[in-house]
Amino acid sequence: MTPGVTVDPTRDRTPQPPVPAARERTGAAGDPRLEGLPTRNGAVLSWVRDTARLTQPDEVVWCDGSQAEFDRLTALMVRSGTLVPLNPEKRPGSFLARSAPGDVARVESRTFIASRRREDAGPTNNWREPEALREELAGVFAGSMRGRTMYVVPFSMGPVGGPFSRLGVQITDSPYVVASMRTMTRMGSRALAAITPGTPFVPAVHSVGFPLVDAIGRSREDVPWPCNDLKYVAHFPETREIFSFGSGYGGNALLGKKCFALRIASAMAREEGWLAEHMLLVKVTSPEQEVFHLAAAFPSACGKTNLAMLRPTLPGWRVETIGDDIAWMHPGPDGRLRALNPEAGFFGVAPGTGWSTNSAAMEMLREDVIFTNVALTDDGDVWWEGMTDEPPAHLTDWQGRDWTPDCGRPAAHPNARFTVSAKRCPSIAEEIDAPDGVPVDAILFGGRRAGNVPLVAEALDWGQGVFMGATVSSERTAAAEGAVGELRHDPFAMLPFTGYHMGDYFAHWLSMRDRVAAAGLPRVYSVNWFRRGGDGRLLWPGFGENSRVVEWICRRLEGTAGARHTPLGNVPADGALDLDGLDLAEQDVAELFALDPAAWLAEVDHLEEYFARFGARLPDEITGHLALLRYRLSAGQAV
Ligand code: O2Y
Ligand code: MN
Repeated sequence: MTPGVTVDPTRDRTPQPPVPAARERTGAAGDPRLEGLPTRNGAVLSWVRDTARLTQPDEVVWCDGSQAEFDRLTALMVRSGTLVPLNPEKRPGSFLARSAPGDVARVESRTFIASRRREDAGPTNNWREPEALREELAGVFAGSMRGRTMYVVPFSMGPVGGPFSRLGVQITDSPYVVASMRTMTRMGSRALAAITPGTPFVPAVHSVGFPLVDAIGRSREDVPWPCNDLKYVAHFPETREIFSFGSGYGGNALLGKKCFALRIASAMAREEGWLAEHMLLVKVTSPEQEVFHLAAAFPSACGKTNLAMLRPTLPGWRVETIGDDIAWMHPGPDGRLRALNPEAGFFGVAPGTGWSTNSAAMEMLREDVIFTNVALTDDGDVWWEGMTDEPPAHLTDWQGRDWTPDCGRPAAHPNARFTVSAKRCPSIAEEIDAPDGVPVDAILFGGRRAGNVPLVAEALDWGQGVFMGATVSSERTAAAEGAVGELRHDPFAMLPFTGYHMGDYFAHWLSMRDRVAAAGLPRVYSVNWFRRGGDGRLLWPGFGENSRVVEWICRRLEGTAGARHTPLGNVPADGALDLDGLDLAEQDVAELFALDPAAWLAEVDHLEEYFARFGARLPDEITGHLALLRYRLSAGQAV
């Protein structure tokens, strides 16, 4: 397959005129004619040509990202049955896609990191030897686009031309992916124009793996959701390349997201001295008009979108959304750590999103949305579990079958999704388009923990903050694989997304201390909205009330809120967390911060065992924090 594209650090940021989209028939050998094409970048052209030769599409279309192109593609998908247009009076400009039942989520077991040395991928990744994987991929991609159109999708992660933005080109045979990439990234002519000769870009090849013509010329009918039982989501972090085969769904197929912005970008970030993180990003304004920027990492099913679109219950506080999933954080020229959301849209989980849990998201979903695997109402609208308290009397479920409330099946798939432009979000901050991002004041690490982890704790310094990130864990919910309640370690919420050895990743986080001025380093907090009392009740109301925790964090940042010291970090001093009007029993508040030394000592043993898998690459400082915690707990410092 194609070797890595050479990287030239000099970037021409001269604005380029938009270029028209180009369409071409491929020649007999699948070789596109190159005249009249929208780029003269030889690296892009030869890679496109090589990929077309291998995959043998009927035609190659260069995407310009225009509304006209989006309209053409959605009309095409309505004709092919991939999209169902929704009732324009209920959900203007919106569509429903139903995936194949076996193509509904990221496939971690088929996600590969191909580094020359196995130990560089580490124990948390599926490692493959690069040349062997290239051979295997060449085999599956050969002829995989026969009878189809190959789309060339240039995109920018971050504002086009921004100092922290990065460019990519995805080749795909899925019009659903093209339409989704237009929403999720800055896609089209401006991005292509920015890829001037010598400008680095990440090449990403994607095929659903369902050719319409076989090697001896026999045709078959297309299906609404083409895919293949055999799947690959393959990353080559050393040459910064991505190949995805067999799936049309979400993180497997929209390659700007998890593949580029996390797995490949985390490896780039390590080499270049920045951080590519699985974090939401918000701007918080206090009643006194002080502005704070918070980044927060949560494993799945911990209310990440709810915090990204928080509507504070505390009077005078305002939260604006910059990102809901990924933050790239760079040491800025001002000595601060500056963060941007590299995406331009949201690919959020629909089930559980409702007017009572996330009204901002519900407003965001009023128009111009592609829904995938939700249920269809009889009047052409969408529904999913948690949208309303009462389900409709009849629906068509995510697989197109009749559904009634008593049928015993969910109407929407638990991983049903919406794809919508960030511009549709009522709480979107104008800073989403700030090319140099925003200064980060605090980083939060969350998890779903019934016991042990307090509602909020503040790290004493960067090292303890990194330890907090390294020890993130969450109890499994019914929607996740594995036994319900079982603890899953998910360091920095990056377990499936770190493109290299996790021990080196911890060390890289520690090294940020040497790259950012001490005064410019964010403070670090752990939060847990899910603590339960002895009787099994959730102790904290969550949702908009989480603004009380956000308030305490912001008051700590400005130096006006009190704290008391514990072995886990600083927690709010008595009376420092605003609980007015909450009607929380004193006992519940005490339990939210209770520290049981015996239970924690058992957790320390468990963490020691978990960290052992990182071997010699586990930084001594992490081991040191574990030892310090053990000492403080056994020395009776538990307060
Ligand atoms: O299942 C998928 O393909 C989507 S996974 C996803 C999508 C949006 C945001 N986060 C995630 C995730 O798995 O963290
Ligand atoms: Mn995510």
